[in-house]
Amino acid sequence: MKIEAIKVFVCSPGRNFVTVKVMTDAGVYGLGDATVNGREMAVVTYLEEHVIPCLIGRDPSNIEDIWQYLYKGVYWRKGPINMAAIAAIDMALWDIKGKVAGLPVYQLLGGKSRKGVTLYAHANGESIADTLDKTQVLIEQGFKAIRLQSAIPGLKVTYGVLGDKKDYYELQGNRPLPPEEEWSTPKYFNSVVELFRAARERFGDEIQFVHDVHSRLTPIESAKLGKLLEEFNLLFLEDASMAENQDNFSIIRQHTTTPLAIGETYNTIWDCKDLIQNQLIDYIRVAATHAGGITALRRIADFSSIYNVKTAPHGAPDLSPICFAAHMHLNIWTPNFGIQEFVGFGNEQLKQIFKHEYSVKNGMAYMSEAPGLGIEFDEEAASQYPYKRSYLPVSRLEDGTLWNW
Ligand code: KDG
Ligand code: MG
Repeated sequence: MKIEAIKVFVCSPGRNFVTVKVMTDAGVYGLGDATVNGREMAVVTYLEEHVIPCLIGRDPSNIEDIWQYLYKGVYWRKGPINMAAIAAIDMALWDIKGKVAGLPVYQLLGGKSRKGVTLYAHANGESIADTLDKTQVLIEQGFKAIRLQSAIPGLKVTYGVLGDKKDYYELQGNRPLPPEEEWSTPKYFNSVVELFRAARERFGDEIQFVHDVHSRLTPIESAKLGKLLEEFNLLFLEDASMAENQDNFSIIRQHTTTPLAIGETYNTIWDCKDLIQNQLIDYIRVAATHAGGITALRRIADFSSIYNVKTAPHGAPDLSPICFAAHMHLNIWTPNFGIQEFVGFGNEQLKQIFKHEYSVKNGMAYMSEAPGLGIEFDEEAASQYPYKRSYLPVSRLEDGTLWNW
């Protein structure tokens, strides 16, 4: 079998997605997600100009060799654009291998380690009361783990929440220039502890709570927050601080037993090797799309397993349903799987373009037994929603200093 052609599609059913389709001379094709939020066209150019011409005529069953070729064969290793391109090709090749074998991808990875995939849902509110009301709805839907984010009183906009009742994921959609947001650590500290106190008072101890700091704190501030939140028993605190310097997390770790999660922006094992090996984190949140696909995530999962680190793949709406499918196959196999972030299956336009048969019941997602990744892409429907340039917001302190997003 040979790779005959590779097509790249960009569609915008509410937000942009980059989809890769690898076609073979046997008529079998595979799908991959190469979406890098706010930098979509950079990946498209990289794929079309630099990756695809090197792959035509190769045997798609040699997934490992193609992965190594695209990673080691490039002088300019790593990086989000490069790794998203590798990821999309890799997912598509696993999809092809599964279809050829007549097996779902998880069977090729080693089969099932569990019945279903535990999910955490999002409650984003304009106030603590609003966040808790949304939490109540999710609990009634059956979710046992929920991420709580609430607007910070005194700030016009809070990441995670917008004043006009839209959440921040909608803010990311189709903004021709980056919007700017304010950040204040003192204001945040005042409200976040109250959020979790109120949540425990209202919902008791059974539900697991997660919180995403979005790297807005310095390590010593994160250490303090972790300590303050200990009594509320979080499943994990996500992206407490930046960890470009992985030693940052040893400062946090020295002070708190609140479990820590990080990794959604990481592109390779090298971004988190020290965090994992030194047991500075509890959950690694790398996404198949951003960290080199199924081949790379399988290795990161195995490496993490020997240091008691569980996987908790990123599940934001800017990862396409193809990435979610890749995560489902990994999650059902990964022995050290922890939890999957879940924001629902998206709007009607999205469902029209990406078709799958996963189901969600009582806070768990269940696999489809379809061969390959088990997802279809409707090219005609996708063409109805053309690309629109869009950016994530930029964050500044109240005095105007540029801050971490
Ligand atoms: O593109 C950025 C989003 O994916 C990110 O803001 C979402 O932090 C996020 C999360 O945990 O889902
Ligand atoms: Mg996050």
